[in-house]
Amino acid sequence: MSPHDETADPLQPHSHEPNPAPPSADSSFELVLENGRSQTITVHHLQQLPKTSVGNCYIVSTGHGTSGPFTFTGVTLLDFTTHFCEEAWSELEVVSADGFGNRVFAGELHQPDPAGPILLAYEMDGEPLTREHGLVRMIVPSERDDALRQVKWVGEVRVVRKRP
Ligand SMILES: Nc1nc2c(c(=O)[nH]1)N[C@H]1C(S)=C(S)[C@@H](COP(=O)(O)O)O[C@H]1N2
Ligand SMILES: [Mo]
Repeated sequence: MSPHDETADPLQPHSHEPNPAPPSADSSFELVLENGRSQTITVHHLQQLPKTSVGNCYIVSTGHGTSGPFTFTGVTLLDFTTHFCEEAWSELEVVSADGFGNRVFAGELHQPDPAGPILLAYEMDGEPLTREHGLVRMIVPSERDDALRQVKWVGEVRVVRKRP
């Protein structure tokens, strides 16, 4: 797509060389609400919410091989948004400071895939997830397409209104 194509969406899954190194040491992220207010979310905040584990998760990359199965543990994105977002919303933009990110639709949280609910993960196989391995990492258990939704080092979660 040309850079002038207004339909180009950098947050749609697209071919990508994975970045191996965290963009910073700090694992906290900003939650940006539709009214522009933002709040810093730490791993400690996430640990106060219900804890959910999803087994049989794979990080599938055709270019770099498949790793797993892993059990990821954290808070479901549904529990997270129910707690922190008072207003109704239709999309979330989940992005890392390295520019990699993904869009999540409300329907995906309300009708979760049989593979498991989308998580903001802070543990892997019962151990704290390290910053190197992606803390805080979004895990989309249904995604098997080059790991293009498994966002490491979540830096911002932006709550957005449905686009026309
Ligand atoms: N923030 C961030 N997350 C990312 C990427 C990236 O470059 N930056 N690459 C994605 C891709 S393409 C792959 S294959 C996996 C690699 O995950 P791994 O390092 O756990 O194997 O991370 C995904 N998540
Ligand atoms: Mo990938």
